[in-house]
Amino acid sequence: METDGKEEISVEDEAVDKDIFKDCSNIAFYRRQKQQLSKKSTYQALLDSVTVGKDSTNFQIINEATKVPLLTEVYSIEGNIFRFKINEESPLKPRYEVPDVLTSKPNTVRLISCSRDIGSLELTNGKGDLKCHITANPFKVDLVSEEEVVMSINSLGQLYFEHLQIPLKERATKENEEDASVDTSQQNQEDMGLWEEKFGKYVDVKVNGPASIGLDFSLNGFEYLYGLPQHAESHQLKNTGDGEAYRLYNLDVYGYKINDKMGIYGSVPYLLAHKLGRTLGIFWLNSSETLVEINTEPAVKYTLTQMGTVAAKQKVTSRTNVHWMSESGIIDVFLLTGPTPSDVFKQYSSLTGTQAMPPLFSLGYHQCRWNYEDEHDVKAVDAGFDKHDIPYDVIWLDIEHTEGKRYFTWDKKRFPNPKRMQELLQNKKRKLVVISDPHIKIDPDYSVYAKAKEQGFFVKNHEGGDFEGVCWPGLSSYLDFTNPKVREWYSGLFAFSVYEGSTDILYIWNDMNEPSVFRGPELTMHKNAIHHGNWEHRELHNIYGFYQQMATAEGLIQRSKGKERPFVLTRSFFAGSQKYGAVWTGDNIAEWSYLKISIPMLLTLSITGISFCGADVGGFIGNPEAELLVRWYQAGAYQPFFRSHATMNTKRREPWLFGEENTRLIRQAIRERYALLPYWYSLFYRAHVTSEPIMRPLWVEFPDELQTFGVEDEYMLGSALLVHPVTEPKATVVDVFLPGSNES
Ligand code: NBV
Repeated sequence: METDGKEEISVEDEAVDKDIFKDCSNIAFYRRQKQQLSKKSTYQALLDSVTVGKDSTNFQIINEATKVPLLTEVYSIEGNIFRFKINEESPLKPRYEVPDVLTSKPNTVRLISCSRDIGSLELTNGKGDLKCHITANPFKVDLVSEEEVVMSINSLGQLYFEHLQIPLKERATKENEEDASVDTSQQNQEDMGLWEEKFGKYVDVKVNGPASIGLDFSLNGFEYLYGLPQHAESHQLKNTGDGEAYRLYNLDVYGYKINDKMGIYGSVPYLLAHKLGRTLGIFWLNSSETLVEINTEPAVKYTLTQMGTVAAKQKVTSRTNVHWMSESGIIDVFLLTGPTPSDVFKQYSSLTGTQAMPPLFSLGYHQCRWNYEDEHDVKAVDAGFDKHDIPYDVIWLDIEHTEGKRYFTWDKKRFPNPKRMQELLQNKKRKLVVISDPHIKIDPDYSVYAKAKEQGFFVKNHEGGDFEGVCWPGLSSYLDFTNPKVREWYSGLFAFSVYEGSTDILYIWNDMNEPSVFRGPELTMHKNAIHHGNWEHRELHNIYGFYQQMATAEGLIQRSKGKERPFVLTRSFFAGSQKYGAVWTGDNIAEWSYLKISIPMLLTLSITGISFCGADVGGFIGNPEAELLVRWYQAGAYQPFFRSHATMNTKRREPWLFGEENTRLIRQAIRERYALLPYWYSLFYRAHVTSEPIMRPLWVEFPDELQTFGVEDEYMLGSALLVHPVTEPKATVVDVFLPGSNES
């Protein structure tokens, strides 16, 4: 029987059921790292093992308890970037290293050892102003700039590395238990989730056992940290109390809760720290589930006072500790040393690429809803814009336009003549965007399924068959976009000769690509599903959606024989997704608080490379009152991706349905957008060529003004426009902070 999956998620529900999703206490690698770190085992660098190569300087570090050697590679990369890679020297099998995110092999600069004694080693990148001071025991790295320690690595001793082990069962048969540090009792194995981890009715069986990694970074004098999307949280990263780390794990969270650190649709494991005189970045290149703890502590200096021998505490500076933990992979971290915000943006984009230059039309206004019912509906909405003299560029079709949620097809009753429909739009120079999700209905008569099946293009389950999960079309398999052959084939599906009913005004929307799996753990794919190269899903979960958008964008480029700039919107993303198109903030709610949080959410995406971002105008879930809708249009007109969208069963909300006065206000907001289109286009060009974000938090434009560091209700659009949207009901005035008044 065909199920459209709607019994799985009620689209009526207004808030997320948090029991579906884990918090830190349910995450075994978090519990293990916490428990182990409380025991304070230390690592020592063996500095007599140092080798200086053309690209990197390498040395061993060793854990005093396990004695398993790790290899550290230090790279100095052009543009004042340091890279530290830490891996097992000889793992039982290779550990996952994230491919395809760095745009090219970074250009290295030879490191020079400028001082060395028995207990330490100092490396410089030649310019002399940046040094890495490595202390052997306990292992610690200080990043020194002009005699000031800007950042320390492992100064809190949180380096953590679970080396791959022979499975317990196999080990038990061996006569000598070599590794005394591993607690092999059955109870402990279960509690710590080493080889098996339970969550609700789900059991995650781990063939590779525990493989988690972690490391701490102390940022001296820094209190303001930003980044780590995606969370429905403030722009400035908050201190994480016990058990409330920022979680980076791409999940489909319908009506996500705001002011929360749970993982939602996308992940960029990258943060920036800013203080007067310096901005830094830390990019943690790992695509497995990741947790980040932030803890700002005031530092104290003791000075003698007139009270004689009694020392008075005086707060002089503070520092913020950042603790990264990932479920698997290796430690591969880039330190972007700034010193200015724009240097950090350039450093990050030299690694992951800049924002793709979008086609001009995509900077206009987009009209979407789940769903525009049929060709007649599309025609009527399109005509409505003309009738009410409201400019718009793109109309969108959601999953109902397909034959039973078979992407690349059309529902023949509702859309009998898609080409004619596109011709009508094209006559007015308008475009169409249609949805294409990564799950493929299991149906041998559906050619996309049959061809992918035949070529072995689906993600596998751990038993070797195709992974099957329920999504909108019912039982489905999931394309393995991590396989370059699958991407190549998928790109080919967008060719005009292959995609029936498509024309050159049709563009693409990738949804549900976390991936969303209705009956899966946390509504996603089982971590022990298998991808190309025999890698477990757990290794690359956060990069799955990135690959779908990459293949889609490539498909649109190819169909135009390399002439077209593609437009692809994706819900799931990773570091570097900016190269492939736009991102939106998923299933928000038609409430004032969601309008308000859209600003910090988009600012965070913007400073982590993803400039082309937006939130559903009006709020996806629920029915906005007219005042909220108008305010949302007014805010959205000044956000990079400007699309209104609404879920099924909501009342229709085309701009002219709220009375004349509201139509006038919405028309005016959309027209303001169009009046500024040349400015938007120039800003995108600047983002594309010089890495400048488009929506800029005030601290980016005014890095010397302390008062700007915590501002998140207003921002700069480029360097010329200050935007302060109204996000409260019944407002007649707003207080606007005017930066730039500092003498300095
Ligand atoms: O495809 C339907 C929706 C889409 O409209 C929305 O924008 C996505 O975020 N999609 C999620 C799946 C269903 C959500 C309940």
